[in-house]
Amino acid sequence: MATEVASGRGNSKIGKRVGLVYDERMCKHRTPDEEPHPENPNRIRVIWNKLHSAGIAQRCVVFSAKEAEDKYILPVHGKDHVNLIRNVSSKQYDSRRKRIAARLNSIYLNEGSSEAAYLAAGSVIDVAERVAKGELSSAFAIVRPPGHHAERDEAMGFCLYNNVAIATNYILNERSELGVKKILIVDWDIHHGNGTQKMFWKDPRVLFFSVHRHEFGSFYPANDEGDYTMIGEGPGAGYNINVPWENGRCGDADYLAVWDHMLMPVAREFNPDMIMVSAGFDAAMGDPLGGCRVTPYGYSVMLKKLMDFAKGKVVLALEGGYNLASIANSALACMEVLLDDKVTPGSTEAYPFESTWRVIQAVRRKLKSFWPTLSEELPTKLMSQITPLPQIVISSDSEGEDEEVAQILLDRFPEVLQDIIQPLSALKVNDSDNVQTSSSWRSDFSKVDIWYASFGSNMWKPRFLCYIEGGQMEGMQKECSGSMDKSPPKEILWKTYAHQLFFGRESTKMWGPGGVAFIHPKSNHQDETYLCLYRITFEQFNDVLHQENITGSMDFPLLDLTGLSSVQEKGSITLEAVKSGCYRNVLYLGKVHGIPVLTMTCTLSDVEGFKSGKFPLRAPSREYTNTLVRGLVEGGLFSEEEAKAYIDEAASKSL
Ligand code: Q9C
Ligand code: ZN
Repeated sequence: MATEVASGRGNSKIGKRVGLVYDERMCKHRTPDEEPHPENPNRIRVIWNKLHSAGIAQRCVVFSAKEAEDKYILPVHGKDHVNLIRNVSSKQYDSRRKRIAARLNSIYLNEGSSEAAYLAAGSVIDVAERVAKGELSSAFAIVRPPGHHAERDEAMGFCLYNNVAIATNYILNERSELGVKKILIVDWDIHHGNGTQKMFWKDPRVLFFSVHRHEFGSFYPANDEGDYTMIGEGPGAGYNINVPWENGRCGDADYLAVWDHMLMPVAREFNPDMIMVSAGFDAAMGDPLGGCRVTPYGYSVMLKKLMDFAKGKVVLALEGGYNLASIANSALACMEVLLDDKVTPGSTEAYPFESTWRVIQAVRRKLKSFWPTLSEELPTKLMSQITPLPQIVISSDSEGEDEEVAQILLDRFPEVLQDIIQPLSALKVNDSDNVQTSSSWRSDFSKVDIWYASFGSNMWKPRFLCYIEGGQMEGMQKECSGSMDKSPPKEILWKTYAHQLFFGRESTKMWGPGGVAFIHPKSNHQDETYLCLYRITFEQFNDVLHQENITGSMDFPLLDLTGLSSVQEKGSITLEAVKSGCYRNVLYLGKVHGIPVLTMTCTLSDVEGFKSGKFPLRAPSREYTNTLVRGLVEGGLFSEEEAKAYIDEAASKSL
């Protein structure tokens, strides 16, 4: 048993015993070379410190962490995975650890990772058991690494062991004598709890409820598993509920609408014996990864509403949350609810987005055959109360290195930045400020820089310069007109992206017979493709788009500033003005130095065409291949042999 470190005076008035786990040993999981990372030890330190300075920890029953036993992990994770996590921090793994982490999706590992993973899982098991027994009223486990992305056989998304799934399995299957027969898992982390979903996919004893940014499968973990159509299977059908946001910037009003019109009615019907919360705080205002705006007040209301079920037996386990000030304040608000039922003062003035009502409706329809309470139609009066989505992106909510910058800034000046973020989010943005007049687009667009990212022939700088300065290089069948503004790119850099490179089309006007390069519009972490990024103006980018899609006309921008913000929002945009261009799908690849990275490729439906054989997959011609190889070699990335092997591999892989 874990040691009870300090038993506070407790809430003797009302006899509440609230458990709190914290253990400095979980800080030993860190990036190996001290590179900055959003999931860092300070996350749990700031929460712990805040709960102390606010006098909250002193009122709780505090436990140090204890390591989970393998026998309680093995029902949830595969043997190989458990062996890896147990041993990866040992000396024998010193030389391999980095390589193993690099093969995984969003994972780092060091000498402290194994211990931290065992402590995180063990802590959640421990307090869950005490709550199930009634020894504690409720509890919060301040743990890391987080858990909800970890799958049976794979660590991912900063998660090694799935702490909440392990504890849930333990209570149901190892401690059945405690009488907990049904567990509701509420996952309010901004990311979909893919690991947890899979583990209880067919299990009707566990109702898994996740609300997350999804954006039609483009937000991390970027697949369809978080869609609302994923409802469980067999006896578990109807016991998996996903509420997928279509956009960022969701706040208290959106979450509370989901609580009132989705979660509360279903929880009433399910009538859980206990509630586990995958309590990530990355939907909080100011989070650098989440891009949403839930306030401490919002979290406290969400939690308070959950306390009405399962006799208040609620266990919170920390998942994500990367703005140190935001997670400390959010955790504090939650603890005040656990201790006193006291909701942090605040109010919801805003209404939910229109998309929020649409999503709630869709989820209710999908699940109404399993939960009769959802059959009722929502009053139209309610749904007409909406806040429109602003068209202008104020703060970046993309992932990439600007995340790190944001995190560093937030680490250093949390108070100052909170003061900036707060009023910003309250700003009402006027659409008419963004109206673009056709006559002035060139001068306006020349003031905006973007990175144009090339994976094809434009990786070779002299070839790309044909699009800027005009002209023609060997192998090219026609001359390029160039851009109106002939200034060279301000900066060039190389980066890899997780999108598959492939070659297709019988022939092109530019290169004659042979396939040309495309990247799959959807990312896949197993793929790694090299892209050359040219920093040019948005005006030049429009001229490049014209030349790439061979449209004669030059008098309108193919992508305007509204399109630029919408591609950053949605991840991609199809140029409606170009019906037949091979490269009419503009993809957003995040930001570099705060500047958006754009590339162009085929559409998703073209990919289907390539798969079905409607369009041919075809190896590139000698000349085209040579151009790619020169780009990669002169860019300093590869030797000639390596560059050829890289192209050959891409040309021979299936889609
Ligand atoms: N382009 C949790 O919040 N982002 N995990 C990877 C790759 C990973 C978040 C970005 C986000 C994982 C527990
Ligand atoms: Zn998260």
